[in-house]
Amino acid sequence: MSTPLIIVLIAIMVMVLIVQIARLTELSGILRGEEETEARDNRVQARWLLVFMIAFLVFCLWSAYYYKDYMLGFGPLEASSVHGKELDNLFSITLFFTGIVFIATQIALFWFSFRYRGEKGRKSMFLPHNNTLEIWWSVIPALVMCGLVAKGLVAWNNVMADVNEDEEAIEIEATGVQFNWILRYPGPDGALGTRDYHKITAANPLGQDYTDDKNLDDFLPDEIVLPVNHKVRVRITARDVLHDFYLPHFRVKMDAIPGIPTFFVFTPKETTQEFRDRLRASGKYDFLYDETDPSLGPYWKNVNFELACAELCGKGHFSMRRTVRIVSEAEYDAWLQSQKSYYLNSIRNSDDDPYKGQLLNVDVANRKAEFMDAFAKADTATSAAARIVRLNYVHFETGSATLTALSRYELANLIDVLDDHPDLRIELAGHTDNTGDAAANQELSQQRAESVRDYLVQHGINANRLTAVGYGQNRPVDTNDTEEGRQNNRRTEFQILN
Ligand SMILES: [Cu+2]
Repeated sequence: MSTPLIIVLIAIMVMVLIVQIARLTELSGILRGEEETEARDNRVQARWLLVFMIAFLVFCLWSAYYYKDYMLGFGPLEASSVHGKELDNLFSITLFFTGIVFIATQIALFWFSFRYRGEKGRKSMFLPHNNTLEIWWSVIPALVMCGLVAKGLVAWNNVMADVNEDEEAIEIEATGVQFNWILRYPGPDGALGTRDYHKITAANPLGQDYTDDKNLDDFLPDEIVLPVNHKVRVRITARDVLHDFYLPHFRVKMDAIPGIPTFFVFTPKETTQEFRDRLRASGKYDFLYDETDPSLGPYWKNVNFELACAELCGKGHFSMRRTVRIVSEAEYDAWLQSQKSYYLNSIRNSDDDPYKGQLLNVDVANRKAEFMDAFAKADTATSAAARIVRLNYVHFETGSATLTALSRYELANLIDVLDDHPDLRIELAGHTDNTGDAAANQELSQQRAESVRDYLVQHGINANRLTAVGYGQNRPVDTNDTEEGRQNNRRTEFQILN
């Protein structure tokens, strides 16, 4: 027999049973007298309701007490942020007043159903209106509400305050995406770069504008790491739907809204390790962290602060979980050092890179400083050998005299120097290592020196000021036995002649 048929048969039999019991009760009522039966029912029900009330209230109070160590705000789960205590107090005060109302109304409800149970000859009183009563039950809740709201407003203003201008704070960013948090840190410059949603691609998930130098050192870690006792400002936003940035242990919760940036400022007041130690000391968290893997040990040893999404944002909502680690200042600095710029790691010289085939501004500046330094030294030197400047970043295509594209930055520095010193005359010198045929090396070095000279002439330097000489492999500055040495020997340099 099929299961549905059995279920239908059972249902029919239960219905028959109920009908039979009802008929039996009816018959016994007729035998005993209907009124007496009803009075007895009323008494029994009224007493059972009282018993239920007591059991229910005892259960509520007992369970609240029993689970207090596992509820935020109580026992070892007191807030791990500076502002958290204030919010916890608000919750406790609200719980106190609503708790009184809860217990009083439950008692009244069940007491009334006992006290005014149906009885022979009792008539209900007609009470159309009672001003005194209505004033009391309006005024008392209104006063309590006003008190709670006033205290709430003060707490709101404290908790939601932004960072003052003169205050030092770490600023990070969290962007909610179905179904992930993309976290961004500012990198060594301490400033987050600008974003533009038009620039969002698979490789550039935040639409970072890489022409803004502040973006070049930003990094996107997969966990939140913060130093203890340091003010943090979190920029919160979303890329698709509503999300909510929720750090339960820190009492931080703020909606992440596409198009409307929000923020939250908070200060973690204990490290992850201190939190674990607190749970351990409570003795309530000794149960296994993972039943299926006892080797992980007790819960307190493995527990972490967490970032969650508190807005039901779709079917993968649950997976928007990230670890939050609060560490000492020294550990934080070490962690920062170990993080790699997202731009340099994933974008540099890809199609998303606006500097593709170009040097970054910071490298241009560094190389210029290096060049100017070397020139100033050579310019003041007296011996001919010391009046040589190596063009470290002038390179040629392999085996040819064609300058690489990036050589233009170093040559621009040389052009600047020649423009600034109109009397300066120089000899451009090409050198090779000793691999291959000496005559061919000689010729290649000559061509390369001339290639540099031609470049300078094309850029407005008078040819009379420039000579180009190839020295081939005759003037090594290093050994030709190692690759590093050979690289040093393959060089282009210039000597100041006057
Ligand atoms: Cu979400």
